[in-house]
Amino acid sequence: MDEREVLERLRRLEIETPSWGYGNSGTRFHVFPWPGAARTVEERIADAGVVQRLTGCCPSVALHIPWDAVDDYGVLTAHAADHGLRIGAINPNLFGDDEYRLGSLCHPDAAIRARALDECRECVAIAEQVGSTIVSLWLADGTNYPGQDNLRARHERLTASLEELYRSLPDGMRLLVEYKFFEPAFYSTDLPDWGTAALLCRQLGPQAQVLVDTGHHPLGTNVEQIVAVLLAQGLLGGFHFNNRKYADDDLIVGSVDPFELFRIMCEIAWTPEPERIAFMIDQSHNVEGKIDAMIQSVMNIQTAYAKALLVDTERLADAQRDGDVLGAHRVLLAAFETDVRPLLAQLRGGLGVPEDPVAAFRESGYAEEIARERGTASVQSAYES
Ligand code: RM4
Ligand code: MN
Ligand code: MN
Repeated sequence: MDEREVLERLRRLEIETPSWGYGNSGTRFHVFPWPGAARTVEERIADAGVVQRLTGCCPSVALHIPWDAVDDYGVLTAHAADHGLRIGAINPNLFGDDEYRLGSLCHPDAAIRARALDECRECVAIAEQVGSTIVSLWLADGTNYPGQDNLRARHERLTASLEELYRSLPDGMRLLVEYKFFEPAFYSTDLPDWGTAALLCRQLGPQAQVLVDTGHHPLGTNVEQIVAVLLAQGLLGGFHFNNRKYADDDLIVGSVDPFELFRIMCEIAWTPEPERIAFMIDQSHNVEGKIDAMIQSVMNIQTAYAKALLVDTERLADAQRDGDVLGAHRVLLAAFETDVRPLLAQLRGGLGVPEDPVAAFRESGYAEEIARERGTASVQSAYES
């Protein structure tokens, strides 16, 4: 691929940032409040707007309902537009209510399942109102102890609930199904892995696709292979990018393992229609500034993608055909080791954004301004409440 083509492909990469990444969050031990962290959905959108202004590639923001619920979604859509944004994926939050102790869409009680389904349908309606085409579903459902519930019955409830939800999707709207192998449940999770998610999506129909959250696998899982297989099967709907070292750490994308991010982006670079894939960030910041972290994630994704686009695929295919194991490996490494900063500087020049968006953010005074205006929220830790 020549440089012009690489730049064009990079220009087409859009990354959605999550509203929930701009507020205070923490671990189950403590939430350290960050000065100026967004307190309302309006502030979360304003901060996402800053990320868009500085990077030029984050034109949409994902919402979590009810965290981001408002009375008038027309007003919220207009507020987003004022900040240069549109509203992206709508995420029903089926884990923040006492009623969901034993699950939501898989709950043993049909009345609670119906309530969870209503919440999902409400998200479909919100997506329509804000002009979004994605409802993105992650369930906290699962069990903590062997014998707590019947695994097969739970799967049947999940299937039936999702079938009902699927029927409520208008044309053109996609349901992205996110899996995770543990947490908050510790013995079984009802959507534990990409295989279960893929089977369900197959069963539901073409508007259902799998969402890969890069932090939701057991240690050592070959995530890029999952991506490759889902792409081959037409089942890859989108990503929640973040990085992890041990569990669902939700760290800055590419911060712990940039080579893994590169390998994932290679699969994207080699697929004909990457625009169909929803590239979203899902991270939470415990000890760091939110906006700064988000911009770093965006830049790391662009860096990895630029390197992936530079892989000499012809030489790679030749080496693979010749059985030149290490020759093939070296082709990948050559791209990974390329300094793509000049290329990204060109990209950003063309987009009319600063060459170093993090430096620009740090110099902009925005962090100090919101710290002054919004102050430092006092956040109760889980153990103190
Ligand atoms: C989960 C999952 C979801 C996100 C919630 C807040 O671990 O990654 O995507 O919506 O966290
Ligand atoms: Mn996620
Ligand atoms: Mn997660």
